[in-house]
Amino acid sequence: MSQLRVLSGIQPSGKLTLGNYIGAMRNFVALQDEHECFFMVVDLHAITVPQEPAALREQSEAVAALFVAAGIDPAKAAIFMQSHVHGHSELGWLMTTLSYMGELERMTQFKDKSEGKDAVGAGLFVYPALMAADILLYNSNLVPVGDDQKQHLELTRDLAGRFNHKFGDTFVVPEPFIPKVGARIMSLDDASKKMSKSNPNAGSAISLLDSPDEIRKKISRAKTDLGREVIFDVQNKPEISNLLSIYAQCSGQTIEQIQATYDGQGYGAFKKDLAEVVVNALEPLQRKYTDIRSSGAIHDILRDGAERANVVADKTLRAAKEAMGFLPSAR
Ligand code: AQP
Repeated sequence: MSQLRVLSGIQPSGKLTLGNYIGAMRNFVALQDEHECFFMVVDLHAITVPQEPAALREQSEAVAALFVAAGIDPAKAAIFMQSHVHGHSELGWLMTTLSYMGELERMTQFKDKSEGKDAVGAGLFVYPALMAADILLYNSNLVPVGDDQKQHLELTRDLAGRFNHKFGDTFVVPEPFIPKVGARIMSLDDASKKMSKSNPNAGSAISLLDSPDEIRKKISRAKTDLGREVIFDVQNKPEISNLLSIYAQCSGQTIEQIQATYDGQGYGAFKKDLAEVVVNALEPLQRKYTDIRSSGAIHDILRDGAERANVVADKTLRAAKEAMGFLPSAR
């Protein structure tokens, strides 16, 4: 594959989970050697639901540091805050004007996050238009995301096509890059819902910075299915299947190997070992995270990343505005 441009991001809307790591960050690391990569902390997206300022600041720095701790090399990939590149807000508005209410209403993430709420912010509704702008601003060819973001990616492709058709060829139409296995890690208390950093039940998700004892406790309390066989069967054993996926992702073993190991042993032995597998998988990341936070290096990394991102973003934004008929600014 020749060198492509890759863009993705994670919201600082809570403590990053094992789902964010397996479904997104690990793929970011795998792509950085071959491609030109831009990885951002999407703080403008995080405020589509209420955030406390102090918590937003802390979580933003934590996510940036976790990028580096997970193995993203700032010398290879640009790591930056979305809000440090003004083009995101501006192209986000342009994309909002090209979006239809009907297509935004169909977004399942909007339906999920607004369900049962009395007051739903308009930002949550137009979020996918901002996400489209994020991707198109870099003329990204590939967007590594978990399977839950597939629908937003489809909308981005539609908006890019709509813009190009109306105003002339301006944007690259991006392709999703969704891992086949581990694309969606489910909640520990309900395998019909994805593991999510904003789930108010802390026991539903393993945070990347949970202590070994917290991880052990959460896994020992994770919901299981009827019976006692450790078998991958999403229809009939959704909870155990999710735990098996986590085991496979964290250990590098296949599902078949794990099933064979726990044949006849029951859920207890399986969960006990799973906890150790997860603790061991996260230990190097947690060590590196502590080093980065204490060094303060993240501020220089973010400044450098934003400079690199701004160069690309400004150029695309100028081209898009010109195509739409905006007068060029004097600067
Ligand atoms: N459970 C998951 N399994 C696999 N991948 C996941 N991702 C999120 N949850 C899982 C992937 O992580 C990336 C970052 O997502 P995000 O922070 O932009 O928002 P999200 O998808 O809404 O993630 P969360 O954790 O559920 O956040 P909240 O709770 O704030 O909404 C994406 O690539 C996503 O696919």
